[in-house]
Amino acid sequence: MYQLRVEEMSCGHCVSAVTRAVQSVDATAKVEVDLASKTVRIDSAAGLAPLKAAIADAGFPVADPA
Ligand SMILES: [Cu+2]
Repeated sequence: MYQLRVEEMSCGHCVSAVTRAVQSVDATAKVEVDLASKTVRIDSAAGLAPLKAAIADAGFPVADPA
């Protein structure tokens, strides 16, 4: 379980873009986004680095774990 801060998320489109990015790395990942706290929780066996890279590539810089 990873918990990341993704400050740029502001609406449902961002949530689905981030979710898609994570699931492009691990299609079975569980992704939970809390827009209010700009927090993304990821339940995945994938490594943290590729997950963060995929989210960043989608246009959402990832701060360090919340
Ligand atoms: Cu948005």
